[in-house]
Amino acid sequence: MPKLMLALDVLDEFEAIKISEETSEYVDCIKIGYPLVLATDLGIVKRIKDKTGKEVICDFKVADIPSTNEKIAKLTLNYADGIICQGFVGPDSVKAIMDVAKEYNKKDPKNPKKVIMVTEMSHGGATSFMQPIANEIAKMAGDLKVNGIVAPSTRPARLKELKEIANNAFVISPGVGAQGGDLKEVLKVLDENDYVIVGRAIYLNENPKESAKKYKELL
Ligand code: O7E
Repeated sequence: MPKLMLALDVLDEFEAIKISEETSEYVDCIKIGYPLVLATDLGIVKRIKDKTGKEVICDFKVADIPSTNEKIAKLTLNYADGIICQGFVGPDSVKAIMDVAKEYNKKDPKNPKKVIMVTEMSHGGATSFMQPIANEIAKMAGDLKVNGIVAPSTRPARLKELKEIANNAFVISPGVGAQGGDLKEVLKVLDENDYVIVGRAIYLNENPKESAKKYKELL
């Protein structure tokens, strides 16, 4: 049974806190990204963690040269339990982030920081440039031993292939709900170490708590 990750892409702090508190009974982890952090500030990560007691992962899809990735990772992991980066920038850029995570983990081994790398994205355009190189990116994820990869629920066959290639990495997978991914097919691929990511189908629902409950039960 995979876990449920809430993609909290709302643009208002009050709403973000309200939804994260209401749904926390059913949600295993919260993912926040540019929309909420740019609408508020990076401290929102700590405020949501304090209110919910949940792990918060920052989805900044970091994609820069190693030294810039390092700076972004240091600032982000000061608050967040994990960080999402792009794999297409190559192993040195990803390693720069992993090195920052290792430093934090030496200081606080009980709460290890996670580095999660995007392989192939869930939207249609990802088939143009990302899909042709995604298997190699997934192989790099396995070789580097990143903690997790991102792979698409909108294409369950690709999800399966990427998960197999990335070997020991857990998978966090967006595309169920608003993007139309077939949860039944996704559940044939993912296991208890993995996460199904749901955003709009929960936070835009008139009753986010009920929607989160429904997804948790379906999982
Ligand atoms: O479609 P929704 O509303 O359920 O939200 C999906 C979330 O996953 C949203 O935050 C979006 O930015 C993110 N996402 C994708 O939809 N597709 C991808 O390929 C990758 C991500 C993502 O989160 O990457 C890091 C996990």
